[in-house]
Amino acid sequence: MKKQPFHISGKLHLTGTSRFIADEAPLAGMLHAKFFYAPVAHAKVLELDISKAAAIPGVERVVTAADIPGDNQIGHVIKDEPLFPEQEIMYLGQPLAMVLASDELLAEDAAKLIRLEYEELPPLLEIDAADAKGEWYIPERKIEIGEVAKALAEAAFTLQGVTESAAQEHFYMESQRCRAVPGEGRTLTLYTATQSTMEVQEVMSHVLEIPSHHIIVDVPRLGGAFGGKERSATLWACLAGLGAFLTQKPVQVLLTREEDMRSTGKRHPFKSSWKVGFDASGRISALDIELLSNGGAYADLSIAILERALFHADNAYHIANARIRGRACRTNLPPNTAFRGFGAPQGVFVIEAIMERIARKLGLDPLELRQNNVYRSGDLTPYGQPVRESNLRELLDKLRRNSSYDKLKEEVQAFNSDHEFARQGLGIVPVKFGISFTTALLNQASALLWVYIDGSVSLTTGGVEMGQEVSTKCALVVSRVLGLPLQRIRVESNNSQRVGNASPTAASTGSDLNGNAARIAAEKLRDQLIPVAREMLARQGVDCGAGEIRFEDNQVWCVSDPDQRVEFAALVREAYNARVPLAAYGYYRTPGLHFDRERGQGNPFHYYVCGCALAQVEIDLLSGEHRVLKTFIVHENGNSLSEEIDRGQIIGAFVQSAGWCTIEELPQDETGRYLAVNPSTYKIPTVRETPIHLEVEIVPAGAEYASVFGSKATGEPPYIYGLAIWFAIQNAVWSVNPAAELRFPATPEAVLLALE
Ligand code: LUZ
Ligand code: MOS
Repeated sequence: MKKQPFHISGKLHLTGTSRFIADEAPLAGMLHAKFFYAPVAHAKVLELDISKAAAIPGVERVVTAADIPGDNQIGHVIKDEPLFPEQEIMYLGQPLAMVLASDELLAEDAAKLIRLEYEELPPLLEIDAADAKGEWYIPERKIEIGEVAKALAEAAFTLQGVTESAAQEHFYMESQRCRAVPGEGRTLTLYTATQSTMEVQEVMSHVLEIPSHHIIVDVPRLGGAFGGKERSATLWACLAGLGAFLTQKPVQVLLTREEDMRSTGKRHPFKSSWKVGFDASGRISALDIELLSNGGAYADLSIAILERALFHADNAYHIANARIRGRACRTNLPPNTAFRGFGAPQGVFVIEAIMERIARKLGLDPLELRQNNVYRSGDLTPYGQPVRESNLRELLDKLRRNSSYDKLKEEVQAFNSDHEFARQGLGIVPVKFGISFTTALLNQASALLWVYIDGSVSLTTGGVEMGQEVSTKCALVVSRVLGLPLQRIRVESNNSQRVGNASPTAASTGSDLNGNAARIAAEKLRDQLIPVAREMLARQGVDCGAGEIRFEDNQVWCVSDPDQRVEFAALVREAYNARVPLAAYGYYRTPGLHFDRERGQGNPFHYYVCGCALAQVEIDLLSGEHRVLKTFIVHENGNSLSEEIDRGQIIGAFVQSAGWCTIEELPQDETGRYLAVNPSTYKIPTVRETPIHLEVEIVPAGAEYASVFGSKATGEPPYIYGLAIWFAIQNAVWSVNPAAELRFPATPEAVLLALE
């Protein structure tokens, strides 16, 4: 395929003309929603008094749990989450009542007049405390292979420890929002910033007790999501929908940054204990690991996130004897939720921390140690899925060459012996990331394609555009099947009337699933047009077999006579005249997936994405600050649909992960209040923190088994690369004090504490 640098949204974003929800002018009679939020993390509700707020002129209505026509329930996987809590407040910032007024500031002022009487209960905030009380959404999950106890007993060396990683705020540019518009016959249209139109529709229908077909969900595009709108968006969409349904007026919910940061869940913090057995060469023979996560007040996606963490506790390494257990713990924090990587970064961080400790104990080179342990083709993962084609050793070889590793190591050593107040360090992380929703039923997608009479194409898929350019990738697929220039294909908003029952755009599968559905729709349409094309060519004297028709360059012709051509638009016009359908529906499901949760065995993934990264950092021993000097990434990406877009995803994921590992911190006070709720106290990386020297090599591979046209997913796997920076900082710290314990994230404060 011709690799065309093409990006549907690029120009729109750069010129400020891309349109987001709530960019449209306010609708006539539209009401603004503002909320009364729980002032404490855990409490019994005694009385909620809305009378003063409701009496303010200009307040249309104050909505509470008592007004919900159907189920006061928005839980999806587990039904444990009320829209408005009635008896028990479960987290600080939980909405308890909604004020609707024509003026936003008036709504905000009125919300302040709501009075709550409550009896405070002790909040559970920490993983240990929740685990000790048995506060789990479901019992422990386990994956096991071989005989761990025996292998640990027989190992030449063992190590054990506890490894923690921290929360991360999504910090999508566009906050949570929804505009709900009532329609004829008690129908409702939700323009909502969600990754999951299906979930919003389904949950809304239960809340309002109306059928799903009365609820239309439309998503034009999102200003970033990163998992923070896979589930969390449902609450705000249902609140807007409820308001619009009750008042029969348009209602807009639009959170401020502070409301969003205070009330929405984060990446799950994990605390994991482990024991590892290995030989003198550093080859791991046994791993016993227990992953505990802080899930927050409601189950949300915590179980699936824990499961993905279990699936990635091996990362890139073949371990013959492994026991991987996990428990997701309920606490009184906003429900922690999906965030790029979905538990995998937390699982990978643990095994990589173990690798560094083995290297330190045995005095081995961290890159060689890893190379010595990586999967070879055909090895089994702890959950019994064979790693079909492992190129991890070769990718690490490439990384070694690209970074001039041996020379770089010497330079770092020389620097460290020359400098009193600065140190350098190297960090290396490989990745093997499993692609597919681990909930097998979600691995399905649909696409609807129309060709209009002028030959231009309208495509709707279930893929939500959130900056990752799933729309460009789907357009590339259709362009390839129908031989059309990309400008002839318009990718529409997501809309439940055009594509129903769409899985969330998540799990890095957006382009795989929706691209395949689009491919199938385009192939059907092409097959509908082929008989018409043969007739038209026959009139030009070409007798063409059905298999010999080619669609390319906006034209159709026969391989036997490329000189006789028909314009695509002329073909479409002819097809219309001949009453041939000019629409097609494509449906795709990922083949070969199965997983037995009881036994912890199966094939949860369609394929893996592999790669590796190396980072060189310098720390200032007086301030604790670090700088990333150089980064090298080697990323295997199958037969990419767009290397330019993939490169953007790789660099973006790396920088976002570097933020998690080094500068983003979410301290809470002892009452469960997040202390960083806006950008003045929460720092995400910007171009300033992006290393100037960042070399990304995208390695193609003939992975026909991967996905659409042999391409591979890109959204989440490269997030793992940022961990290399944390390990580089740790190595710089260890060069001063080999026994130092570095916290996560490696903030300047953490570095100084470790150096003490
Ligand atoms: N969402 C989900 C995900 O429901 N299941 C998954 O396996 C997943 N993986 C990554 C991101 N979101
Ligand atoms: Mo996700 S963490 O919405 O793929």
